[in-house]
Amino acid sequence: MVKEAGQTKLHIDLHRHLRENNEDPRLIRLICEIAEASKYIINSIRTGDLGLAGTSNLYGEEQLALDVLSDRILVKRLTYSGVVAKIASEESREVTTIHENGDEYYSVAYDPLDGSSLVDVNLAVGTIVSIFKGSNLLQPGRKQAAALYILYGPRTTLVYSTGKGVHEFSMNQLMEYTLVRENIRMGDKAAIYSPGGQRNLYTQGVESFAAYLEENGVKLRYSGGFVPDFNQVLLKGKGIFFYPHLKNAPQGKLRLLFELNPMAFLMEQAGGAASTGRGPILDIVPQKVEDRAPVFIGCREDVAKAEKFIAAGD
Ligand code: AFP
Repeated sequence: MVKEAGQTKLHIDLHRHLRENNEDPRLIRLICEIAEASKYIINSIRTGDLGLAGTSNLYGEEQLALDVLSDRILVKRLTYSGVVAKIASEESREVTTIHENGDEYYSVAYDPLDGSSLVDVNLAVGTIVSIFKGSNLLQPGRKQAAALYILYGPRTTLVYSTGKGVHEFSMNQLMEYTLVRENIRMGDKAAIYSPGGQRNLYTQGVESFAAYLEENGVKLRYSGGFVPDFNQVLLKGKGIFFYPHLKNAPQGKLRLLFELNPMAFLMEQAGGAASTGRGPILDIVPQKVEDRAPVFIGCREDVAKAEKFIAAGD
């Protein structure tokens, strides 16, 4: 369910919304720097080189020039923001330390351009950001200070939460982010579902869950981009996204620090749920920066249903 921002609050900009929510000035600075960086990422998406960079990321995956460029844009702004202790990027093999004694600063884990391989077929992509207070990035996601994503689609939108609800902003002609939806809330039951991964590799429990959704008239909506697919589930308020454990990949595909923790924080803040299929994503204690996890994220009732099918069938 989406609650349109009240007339009095429509069009207030991101900085003012954060200030009126009495956020820590350093956190306001950090989130606004990320919003500024998105303007340069938009430009690189619209005009940048679509080819391979000839390098590989933290997971040993081939990088596109856009991955590297988007990462450089964010690293530069975060490094000079004056409020960051550590930076972990899906596109970088090393965690970068900016301030050694970072208790009063923030640490950031991000995927600079998730779904970048979709740009050359002109589909929507996004930036996903997880923010912790202090220097420890290997905390459970429930400890995040904030989470946000920027969706580069027909419109450029930014969705954030600092633990006081989930709010959506849209970029206007002046490239300012202005409020369009405040305190976004999930509905109780899915009308759409986004099933990631190869279906022939689903375990029995997951296959039964997918069949259950189909039998109950839930419609398949899947672009292959986590950010647009998640955004559709969140804003329609009646959906579930899953990228499950597979027969050949028990941890699934999506990355815990860079993709799942921020999206799980947003989903729980909107009254939804985010599970590995056996327990909450936000309670996982990460072992290493590159951890992956299976994910079922969306309406609380459907996530619980998935857990039941997995418990009974796997
Ligand atoms: P890339 O960022 O490597 O393009 O992967 C995107 C992604 O992690 C996520 O955005 C999608 O939900 C998922 O991959 C799609 O994976 P499949 O192509 O295996 O369905």
